[in-house]
Parts: sequence; C-alpha cells; structure tokens
Amino acid sequence: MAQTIRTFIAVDLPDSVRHAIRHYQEPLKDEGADIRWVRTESIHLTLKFLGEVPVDQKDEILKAAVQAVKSVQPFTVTLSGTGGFPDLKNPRVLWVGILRGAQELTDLSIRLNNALIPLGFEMDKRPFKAHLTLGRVRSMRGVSSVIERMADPFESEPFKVNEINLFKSDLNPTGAVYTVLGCAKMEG
Ligand code: 2AM
Repeated sequence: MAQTIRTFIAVDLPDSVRHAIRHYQEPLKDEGADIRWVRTESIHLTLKFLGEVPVDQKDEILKAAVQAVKSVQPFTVTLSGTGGFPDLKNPRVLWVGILRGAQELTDLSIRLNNALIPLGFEMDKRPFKAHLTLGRVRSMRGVSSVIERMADPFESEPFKVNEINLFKSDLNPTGAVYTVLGCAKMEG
C-alpha cells in the first residue's frame, strides 16, 4: 500500500504573536483542567485539512496551493477574542478568534477547496470559521475555571499574511508534531 502522510494547509504565525498566545495560554494551563493544550509552537490557522494523503501526492497538492494563492493580495490579520466549539457551555475545542482578516481567510479557504477538487479532495461540508485551537477538552474536569479565565481579553498585534504552508502532522503519544513541507506565496 502507498505510504501516506497526514497533512493540512495553514497560515503560520510570527514569533511575536506566538509569544502573546503563550502568555495568554499559560494561566489557563495552570488551572490543571483535563484539556490537551496545543503547544504554542504548534499553533496555526488551518485553512484546509487534507487528512491522510499518499506521499507522492505532496508536490501536486503544493502546486494547487501555489495556483490558488498566486493572484491573492497579502492581507493583515489581527487575532482577538476567545471561545469554544460548539459553545463555551460544553466546549470540545477552545479557540482564539479573528478580528481583522476573517473574510480574506474565508476567501482563501474557498480558493484552496476549489483548487483541490480536481485532485480528489472534497469541498469542506461545514462552513469555514477561522480560528486557532488553544486546546481540546478531554473531559469537563476543571474546565469551568478555565472558561472563567477566558473572560480575560486577548488581542494580538496585526500581522501580514503573505504565504500559506503545507504541513505534515505526526500524531505522537506526547501530542501532534507539525512540520512544514512547503510554502505557497501570494504575489497579489
Ligand atoms: P482544529 O484546530 O480546529 O482542531 C491539524 O490537525 C489541523 O487540521 C488542526 O488545526 C485542525 O483543526 C485541522 N482539522 C480540521 N479538520 C480536521 C479533522 N477532521 N481531523 C483533524 N484535524 C482537523
């Protein structure tokens, strides 16, 4: 059987924004709730999850991503606010939201979805909602105090998005490890 890799396409973050997220996440982690926190160095903004793909399809995927973003103008994103999926009463995922750039990110995800259809990837069924996952709730133990702390506001500095990355995800017992496989730049 062909070897496969678990992949997704995402916007990576500048170190300064990563640092701000770490600063916000630390006190939440300290509550000791039953949450699998995403390592700050792994936090990213997913545009399209591809799942397991044959290794030899990597170049084709990257080519489609390059085509999809080539004529897109670089744009500015500001992260702001936090919440939960499906909601904060019974969250499965805790996230940071987008203040500025949400429409541009949605447009990018649509472009990517369209560019990947000829390669056999289905259009996402759920509407795209740009977010950065902070943690995944395992059980509700201790979660209410984390949610209380999430009343503290979060806002990042604005940053420029001028490329997207194809990531590989290795699911290790200690958590997923993400590696950049390639980059697609916007040329406007
Ligand atoms: P999430 O942050 O909302 O969990 C790598 O797993 C990335 O792909 C994550 O950012 C994750 O989004 C996203 N993703 C989207 N759909 C997924 C799925 N069905 N399984 C795993 N990850 C998925």
